[in-house]
Amino acid sequence: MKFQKLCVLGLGYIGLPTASTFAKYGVKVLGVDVNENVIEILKDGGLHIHEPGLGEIVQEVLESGMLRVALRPEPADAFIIAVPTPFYEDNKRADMRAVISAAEAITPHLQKGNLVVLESTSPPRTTTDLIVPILEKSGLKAGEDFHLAYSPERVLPGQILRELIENARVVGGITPDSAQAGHDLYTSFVKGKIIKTNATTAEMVKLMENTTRDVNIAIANEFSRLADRFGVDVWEAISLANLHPRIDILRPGPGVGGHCISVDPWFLVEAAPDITPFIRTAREVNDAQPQFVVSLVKRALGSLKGKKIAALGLSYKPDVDDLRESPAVEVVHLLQKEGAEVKAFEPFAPESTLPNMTIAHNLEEALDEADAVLLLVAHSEFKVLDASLVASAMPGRVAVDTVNALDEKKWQEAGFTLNKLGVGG
Ligand code: SAJ
Repeated sequence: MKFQKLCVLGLGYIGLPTASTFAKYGVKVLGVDVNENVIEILKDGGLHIHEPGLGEIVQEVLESGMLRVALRPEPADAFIIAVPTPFYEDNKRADMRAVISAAEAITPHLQKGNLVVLESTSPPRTTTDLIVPILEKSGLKAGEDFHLAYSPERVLPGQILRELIENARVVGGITPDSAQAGHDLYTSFVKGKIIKTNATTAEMVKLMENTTRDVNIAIANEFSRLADRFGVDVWEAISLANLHPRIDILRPGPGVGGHCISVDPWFLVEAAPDITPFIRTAREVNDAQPQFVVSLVKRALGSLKGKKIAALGLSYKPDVDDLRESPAVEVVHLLQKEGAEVKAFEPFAPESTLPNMTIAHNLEEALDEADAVLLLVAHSEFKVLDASLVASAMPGRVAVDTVNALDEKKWQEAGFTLNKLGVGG
């Protein structure tokens, strides 16, 4: 099948790179976003998200006219839905409102022979049980009059443009012909393998990938607690265990964040709570890790009341500016609840404003008057922090490292007591 005109709904971290890459590879694309601000910024030649290389390609395809942006969809050969699926914090269920309204926006424009692809991470059976009925309100029959598929995005923030092209892509159709149509669409630019399957399998694949990562991090975090109790260095123990050819233990840390791995496992638990105790427990273990970090800081300082703490790093992982679901933010809030006075410094987002948090604009400001320095994210620049400079900038001599990034010898030489997560005394 040939697709000349494509409509991409949702111009966020996935939709905009996807729309621009299709446009660059010769498909005429209309990018749609319900947020007027986003459309204005793009029309003015700006960019509302940060992703290396994205600005250049967006500008190129907007100038060539291969990409246009608008608030509403138009008739096209194919439609891709790439809107966010966050979750409700209180009941941990997927918030499908954006997916539903995107599908509803497509319905009036749907024509015979069209293809619709859902890319948003969704609970199993979303494509067949939620999307089909909405699109069939057009009077057309899914799988007969139009094709429908689910294809998960699997790109790593920071490397989206390269991974979009190079990664293997799974396309699950509600019929084999729908899978074939999806396959044909993505051949426009995907160089990795494109594997055809059914829609629910494709939904599960994505959720299984991120859930596997979550439970693997949960076991590493539990190992850090065991090591702490039994006077073992978890980092050493993990590196020794990983010498085994079939063992690959991940890294413990202050918890699991980001909008994918800390969220997606809940979509499986929500869909089948009676048969997912393990996935749920892993989520709970990771969610409890910030509290474990707080107990370490408390032990290191004797008590937290009135103590001044410099918290280094707020993002959900190293060298990114994304604070969504970040365990570092959670640690700071918990410390404050216990009476500590925290100044946080995030070098990738020094101007962030977060509720109930004092943000330092630079390292010196964070360290000034601090009783303890707490490392929460292994940003490259923190890994090479000069311990003696830190010592001269703060009165306290307590350091807590939750990510195993600080060199013990150097910090001890500078006069610090260095407390590492997962290292029992
Ligand atoms: N983390 C640890 N220990 C580790 C590895 C990670 O504590 O050993 C923590 C990180 O600090 C972070 C969280 O886990 O807080 C998640 O980070 P990540 O690098 O594992 O994943 P993301 O969320 O940046 O991207 C993931 C990727 N999925 C997988 O690697 C299976 C990416 O391919 C997906 O596209 C993305 O989720 C997504 O959109 O689902």
